[in-house]
Formats: sequence, structure tokens, C-alpha cells
Amino acid sequence: MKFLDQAKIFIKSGDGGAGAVSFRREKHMEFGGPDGGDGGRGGDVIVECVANLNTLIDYRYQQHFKADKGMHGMGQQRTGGKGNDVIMKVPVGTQILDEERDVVVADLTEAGQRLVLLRGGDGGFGNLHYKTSTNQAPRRGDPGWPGKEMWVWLKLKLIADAGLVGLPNAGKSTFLAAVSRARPKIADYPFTTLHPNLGVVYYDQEEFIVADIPGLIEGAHEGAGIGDRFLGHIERCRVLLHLIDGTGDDVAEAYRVVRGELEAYGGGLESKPEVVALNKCDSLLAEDIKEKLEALEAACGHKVYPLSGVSGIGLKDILGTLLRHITQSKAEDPGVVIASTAIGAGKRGQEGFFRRRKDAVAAEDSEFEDGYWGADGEWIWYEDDEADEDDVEVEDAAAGADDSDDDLAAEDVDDEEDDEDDNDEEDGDEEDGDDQSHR
Ligand SMILES: Nc1nc2c(ncn2[C@@H]2O[C@H](COP(=O)(O)OP(=O)(O)OP(=O)(O)O)[C@@H](O)[C@H]2O)c(=O)[nH]1
Ligand SMILES: [Mg+2]
Repeated sequence: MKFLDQAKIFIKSGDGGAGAVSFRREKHMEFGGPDGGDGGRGGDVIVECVANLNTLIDYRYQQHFKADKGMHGMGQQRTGGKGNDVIMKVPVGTQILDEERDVVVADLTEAGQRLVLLRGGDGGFGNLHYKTSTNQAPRRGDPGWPGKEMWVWLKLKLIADAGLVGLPNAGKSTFLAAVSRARPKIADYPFTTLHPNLGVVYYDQEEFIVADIPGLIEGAHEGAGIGDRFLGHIERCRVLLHLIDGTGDDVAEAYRVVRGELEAYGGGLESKPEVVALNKCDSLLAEDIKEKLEALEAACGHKVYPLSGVSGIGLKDILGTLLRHITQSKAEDPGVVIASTAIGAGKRGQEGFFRRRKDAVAAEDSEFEDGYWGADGEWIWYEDDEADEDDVEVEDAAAGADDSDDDLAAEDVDDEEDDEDDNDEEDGDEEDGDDQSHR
């Protein structure tokens, strides 16, 4: 799926049809009188918000949208038909702005919303309309009113419940892949993610949507890196998850850089509830984790969660916290759309599946040599300096066994249904193999 979040298009509503000038002419019928019908109305330009779409890519290929003209009126009092409307389908979260991008003409936040952007021109009157007692044979028929035309911008602001932010390589896409069925591109170079990805998370009988956006670097608000262009997509999130790469030297500074960019962008991002997590804990020593957690807590002034998107450490804790924020924010302000209807993805009843990436267990065994492993949720440390490859695998199996049975059952169901229910939104570039094989 290609992603496009803004497009400039030309829209024009249909001209009205002309009214007819006609007189009734029949054998043995004198003074038949005027019988020219009115012209039909031109078609409207309508914008409709639909689920199951999360890109404006269609508008790259077609940029002109013109509704049909109304039919002209005809004799025998026939009114012209209305011209066909043109209906533009846009994803939930699309705003329509005027040509200068100053005025938001429409903000479509709910699937099913429909709005007439330009009304078609009215049809002209036929001469029947002008018949009066003093003018019984009018020869006047009006032309239709012209339609309107304008250039507008479509701008998509994805609607998700939780937004992922962080420096490049912080592991945002890995996190999204671990908690949802989205398959974003993941690689160990900065700016792997070039456009936002959405994933549906099922957790604790609830579902919510997480948005992964390209990494931010210092100066992003001035255009550095990919810039802050994609921050618009998390403007409507209820909570932000700020990931910090634990393998970096100065985690507090990494935190500050991203906060600085969020503040420079504004748009309410700076005051959104924020959950901060120290990521990649699987490749850190216990004492480093402690030290870095403390440094981060000092920098942000609240709790910081240890996390590893690759091994699954801490995922449940974080999902639980995100869900709490989302539920609370929904209770306070239900106004924002329920995101799951927005992309219409996923199904209920598949809550709580975590996945490990194929290579998670074997990933650079050297990283695990020190044998620090945490079982998800409990954060148990195994300290075994002599740990060799086999030991690591045994520990991992133990960590897997700690997952609740429900989760495993949910995962089984999920796997069986994988084939018949492929989800376009979540199909990334990478093909998803057999899930069981990478546990
Ligand atoms: N050891 C370890 N490596 C991780 C973890 N999460 C991600 N990585 C690695 O870090 C690198 C970057 O991960 P991505 O998920 O692509 O990072 P990102 O934040 O999406 O990066 P950008 O899209 O470039 O902003 C990859 O090589 C991942 O395998 C983790 O929990 N532990
Ligand atoms: Mg990424």
C-alpha cells in the first residue's frame, strides 16, 4: 500500500441544464400554450468518509473531479434530469482545506460522514414557468446556472489512539510489529520508516490503534531528517509512547531532543499524556538498565518502563498503561472518533498477542551472553555468566511459558485465521511467516 497524506485536487460541480422554450402542438388543440420544462440541476461534488482506507494515494492518479451537467428541459413539460454527482471517498481523518491552505473547509472524522463540497448549478426555467395571465405565450427560457469550481487540498491526519515517538532506530516499528499484526519495515539504519504505519492492538478485551511515525531528530521542526511533517498524524492520539534506545550513551539527552521537537511543533503534542519506555533492555546489563531508568526518570519526572520490543519484555505493562490512558481520555472526551472504526481493520476476540520477530531468540547471541532475561510482566532476571547459546534458548522457553494460557490460545486462533483474513492495512512489505516458528 502506498501512502500519501496530502493532495491538491480540482473540483467542479455540474452546470444546471437550460430551460426549454416549447409550445404544445397537437391536432385539434388550439392555443396549446407553453410547455417547456425547467433544466435539471447540475451534479454536486460530494466528499464521503469511508472506513478501510488510510491513504490518499488515489488522488495522486486522479486530480480533477467534475460532476455532470444537468439535463436541459424539454417540451411536453419535461424537466431535465439532475446531473450525476461525483463522490470522492476519503479516509477517516481527512481535512479539506482551501487552495491557500488557510481555511479548513471540512474535517471528516467519522466513517459515513458525507458533505457536499460544491453544489451543482440550478437548472434554468423553461417557458412554462413564465406563463402568466398577462403573458400567456412567453418565449423566455433561461440557461442553467453554472457550477462552481475550485482547487482544494486534502490533508490526512491519521486517527490513532496511541502514537509512537522517538529518535530514529529507537525501535518504534519493532514495537508496532510486536503488539499488532502490522508489518512495518524494520532495519538497523535511521529513517527506515518513511511514512506512518498503523496497527490494531488487542489487549485485555479491548482494541486500540497505534501509529508508528518516522523518527525525529534535533531540528526536525526546521526540516532536519524527515522533519516534523508526520507529527500531524499523531495530533489526534490520546497518548504518546516515547521510546528511547537503551543502548544509546545518553538516554536523558535522547529524551530531551524528542521532547524539544514535540514542543517546537506544538499542536497539543507537548501536553499529551506521555508514557516513556527504555527500549532494547534485552541487550543491556541489569545495572545499566537501573542506571538508565533512573537517568530517564530524572529527565522526565515520572515513571519510565523497561521494554524490549524484540524479546517481549515489559510489553504487557506498557499496553496496560496505554490502555488506561486511552480509556480515561475517552471517558473525559469521547468527542474524538473511535479509531477502530476508522481503519476498519482487525477483528475482535484476538486480544493480547505478542510476537517475537523470527530472529529474536537467536539474534546476535553475543548480546545475550551475560544471560539477563526478563519474563514479561514479572521482570525476573537470570544472571548466568556462563550462559551459552543453549542456556539462552532454555531461558527463552521459560519466559514464553510464563505468558498466560489465554494469550497462547488467542495466538493459535489468530494463526488459523491468518490465511483467510488477510488485512490490507496491516500487510507491510515483509511477508509474515508461520508465527509459531518464531516463538
Ligand atoms: N536488541 C534490541 N534491538 C531492537 C529492539 N527493538 C528494535 N531493535 C533493533 O533496532 C533497530 C531499529 O529498529 P526499528 O524498529 O526499525 O526502529 P525505528 O524506531 O522504527 O527506526 P526508524 O524507523 O528509522 O525511526 C533494528 O535493527 C531492530 O532490530 C529491542 O527491543 N532490542
Ligand atoms: Mg521505524
